[in-house]
Amino acid sequence: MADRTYLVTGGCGFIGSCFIRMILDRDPQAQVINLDLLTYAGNPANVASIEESPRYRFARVDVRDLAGLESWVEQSDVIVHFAAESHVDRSTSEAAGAFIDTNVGGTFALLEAMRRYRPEARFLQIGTDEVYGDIEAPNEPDEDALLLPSSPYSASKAAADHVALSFERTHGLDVLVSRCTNNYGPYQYPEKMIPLFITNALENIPLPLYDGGTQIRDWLRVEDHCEAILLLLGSGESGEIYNIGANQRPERTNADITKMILECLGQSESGVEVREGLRPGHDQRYAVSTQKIRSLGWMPQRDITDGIEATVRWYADHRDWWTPLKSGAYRTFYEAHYGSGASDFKTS
Ligand code: NAD
Ligand code: TDX
Repeated sequence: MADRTYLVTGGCGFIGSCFIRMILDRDPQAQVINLDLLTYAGNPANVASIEESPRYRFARVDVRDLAGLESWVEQSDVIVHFAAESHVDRSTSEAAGAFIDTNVGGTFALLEAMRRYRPEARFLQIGTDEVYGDIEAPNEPDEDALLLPSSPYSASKAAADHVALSFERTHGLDVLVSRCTNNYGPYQYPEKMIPLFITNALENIPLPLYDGGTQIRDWLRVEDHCEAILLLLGSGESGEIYNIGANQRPERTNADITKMILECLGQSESGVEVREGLRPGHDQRYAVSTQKIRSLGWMPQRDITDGIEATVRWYADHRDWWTPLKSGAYRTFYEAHYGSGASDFKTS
């Protein structure tokens, strides 16, 4: 089998780095180019285990920079586009412009680079289930459902999906879109709920649970997401959208997940601090139908109880990874966003 070059954007982030580790491990023919701007969320430590591989190359490139993309895109067979501004809470502030710019403009520039320099490549747009907005139980939208994004983040992701599919229709490029539910696991930036709550609990800092914790997310281990991506790159059809999700039964509220984390650490719920109004437009429930990708042969392999336990253990064992992240600009964001609730913040 010939070598295949995967161009991964955002490969120093949470999911992209998992994907790179997985593809190099699973496919001995794979060559990987990782293009990442190294924003606050991009961390070279996430790919430290493979950075010496002769099959891996990294370049600090902004996906909005068409000229900077050219030489990389022209060498690629497959483009997996993870790079994005990904945190909903940052998008509800004055930072929203960066979400439109990166998530829409970056997707456009990458597609345009492919159209000009490598039109034979395959392009996977990594999307999110948040584009469907709040879903009333027991509904599960399929891929044809109306898009009703609530936050500037999810609106920018919905726009990016449309831009991607327009390149398939208009220019005949091989483009597909995946829309996954909430991921969790190692190397997730500790601004997202699960790593934030685990690391705060480990540091005896309050756990800021929004709006009573009744909201439902369909948590999926990041490795299960990456396996679905691998499957789609081989078996997905051009022009198609594929939902990816765990379809947790029973569904888990944020309060349930918080309790699971605290139980793993042997802590009581006294550290939970219910916070109201920190997420304007807070979606109550996400859920998707995953029949389409399951019909290709994918199903999640990792149970939520074991998955959370293993995740808690990983953060407990990798303080050296997350402690430096929870200082500097992180702390400035934390204090601005969480306000007085951040008064117990202890890291230097
Ligand atoms: P992340 O924030 O951990 O990583 C994003 C990466 O993109 C970082 O390495 C960052 O440096 C890079 N980046 C940002 N702007 C860039 C630019 N202009 N040029 C090049 N690189 C840039 O995000 P994540 O959680 O790994 O999410 C990856 C993708 O998956 C995103 O597109 C997100 O919308 C999507 N997604 C995430 C989840 C989830 O639960 N985390 C679920 C579904 C879909
Ligand atoms: O401090 C918090 N307290 C809290 O209660 C934070 C950060 C979050 N929450 C709640 C809000 C949500 O209901 O937890 C839930 C999960 O929040 P996040 O971890 O911020 O994830 P979410 O907003 O659901 O989005 C994530 O999954 C879908 C990713 O960040 C997105 O990039 C992805 O598209």
